[in-house]
Amino acid sequence: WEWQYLDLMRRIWEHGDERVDRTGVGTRSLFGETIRFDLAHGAMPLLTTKRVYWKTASRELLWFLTGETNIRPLCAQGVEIWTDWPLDRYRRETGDEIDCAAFSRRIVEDEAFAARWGDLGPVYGKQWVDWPTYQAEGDGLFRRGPGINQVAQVVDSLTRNPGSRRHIIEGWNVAELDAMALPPCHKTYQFHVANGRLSGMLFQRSCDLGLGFAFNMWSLALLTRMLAQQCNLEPGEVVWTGADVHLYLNHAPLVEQQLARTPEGSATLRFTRRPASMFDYRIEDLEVRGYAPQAHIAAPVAV
Ligand code: FFO
Repeated sequence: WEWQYLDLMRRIWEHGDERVDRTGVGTRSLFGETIRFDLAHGAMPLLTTKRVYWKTASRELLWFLTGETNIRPLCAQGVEIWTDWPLDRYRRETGDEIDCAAFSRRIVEDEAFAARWGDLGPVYGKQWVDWPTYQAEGDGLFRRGPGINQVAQVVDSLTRNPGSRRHIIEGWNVAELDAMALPPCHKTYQFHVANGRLSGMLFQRSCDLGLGFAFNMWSLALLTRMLAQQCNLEPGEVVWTGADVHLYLNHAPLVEQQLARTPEGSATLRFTRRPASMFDYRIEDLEVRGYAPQAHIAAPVAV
């Protein structure tokens, strides 16, 4: 499967449309791409042509499932993949030129500081497990209704009505986009049951192929595996689709190094227990075997 990724990387680098993007870094981009992976026998889509920090990616997914939108629990676990956005806002609004490590430490140590500066707004976690609802009052005013837990609803629909075409988790809450630090990239997940196997599909509106993709693909597969475990289904396929799939121009060294490598080996995932629900998984429940990647390739993240 990894050749699908490397081929896409090469095609974008050679033929992608070049533009100055929102971040100012510049990208080359292709529109409308698909990558498929079969989850049978515990297999997981982990790139082998560079080390992917699957525990970091898993911690992010588990954090989404808690409904949390503050980076504090991530920073407390040494996960800094979201720190740049609150840090950027803090620097702009205060003029304080604090570095990432010091900012993260302050987020962990100072609860009030974290509450003031660590929140990303109603991003994935909020929309996934507590999508806001509104109820009309008699006088034409609206009151907040109970939030919708889309993840719990999908477990329910997969269990009661596996043949449904509505097993969807949506992050793109149009009314709340302005309040988010970043609008969702991996915005829509849909699940499908056939012959007792659960497949998962992701529609990603914008994909940083050099950096984010490896995390996004892992998380799609992990979420699908967790749902399969909870719903007593076998893992099927994952189908990743990207709309604007791009390479940042400052990822040239990564692209060059990674395209010179050849995929080798494959990784599997086993759960060490069956947690009581989708909201009870811990990092210790994940056991990855057979992962022997080539060296990590560092690349800067565009903020
Ligand atoms: N912003 C950009 N520019 N690209 C992205 O993929 C994303 N994301 C979210 C939101 N913002 C984004 C953040 N996800 C890394 C990985 C995932 C991220 C952000 C950064 C990253 O730097 N990974 C490094 C190692 C990080 C580490 O040391 O733990 C790597 O994989 O080499 C898309 O979801």
